[in-house]
Amino acid sequence: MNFREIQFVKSVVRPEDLPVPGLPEVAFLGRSNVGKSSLINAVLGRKKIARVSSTPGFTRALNFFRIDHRFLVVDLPGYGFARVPPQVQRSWRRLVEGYLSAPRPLRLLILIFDIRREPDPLDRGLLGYVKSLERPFIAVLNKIDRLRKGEIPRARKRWEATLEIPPEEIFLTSCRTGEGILPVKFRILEALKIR
Ligand SMILES: Nc1nc2c(ncn2[C@@H]2O[C@H](COP(=O)(O)OP(=O)(O)OP(=O)(O)O)[C@@H](O)[C@H]2O)c(=O)[nH]1
Ligand SMILES: [Mg+2]
Repeated sequence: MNFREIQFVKSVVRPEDLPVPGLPEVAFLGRSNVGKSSLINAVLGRKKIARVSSTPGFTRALNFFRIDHRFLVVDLPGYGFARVPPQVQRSWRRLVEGYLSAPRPLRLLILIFDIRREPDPLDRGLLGYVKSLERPFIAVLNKIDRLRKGEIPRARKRWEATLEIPPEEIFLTSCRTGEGILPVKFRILEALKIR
C-alpha cells in the first residue's frame, strides 16, 4: 500500500497552536540526529517531506503532515542535544510534553534510537517518560547500516535490556538502505487499522 497525497499541515512552536484534534495521529520522537525526519520520509516513501539535517537539533517545531486525508504524522523536535541553551531545551520539552500529554487521538508513538549508541540516562529518562504516558509505542533502532552485521545482535540485546518491552515491538532500520522500513510501515498501518 502506497501513500498518495502527503500534505504539510503546519509547524507548531507553542503548545497553544496545536491543531484541533481530529484525524488519528502517529508521532515520531527521539533525540536529535537519530533520524526521525529520515524515518518519516522512508516510511512515507518520499525523499523530502520532513526536513533532514546534518546539524543536530534542526527540527525545532512540531511538524504536522496529513496523509491521504486519513491520518497525521507528527515530527517532534529532538531534544537532549547539549549544544543548545538550557532555556531552548526547556521550551522544546514543554512543547513536546504539551503535545504528548494532551487528549489527542495518538494511535502510535514511535520512539527512535541510534543503535550504535549505549543507552544513557537521557535515553532512560525519555523511555520512562514515554512508558508513563500509557500510550501505545514501539521502539525503532535506527542506523543499522553503520554497524557490521556481526555487531547487530549484541547491540540489539543491549537495547532490549534497557527497553523492557516485547521484542516484537522493537524494530531495526536503516533509512539509508531501506532495510527494516516496511515492517515499521505495516505496524503503523496496523495501529491505524488501515489495510
Ligand atoms: N547512516 C545512516 N544515516 C542516517 C540514517 N538515518 C538518518 N541518517 C542521517 O542522520 C542525520 C540526521 O537525520 P535526521 O533525519 O535529520 O534526524 P532527526 O532525528 O530528524 O534530527 P533532528 O531533527 O535534528 O532532531 C542525517 O545526516 C541523516 O542523513 C540511517 O539509517 N543511516
Ligand atoms: Mg528532524
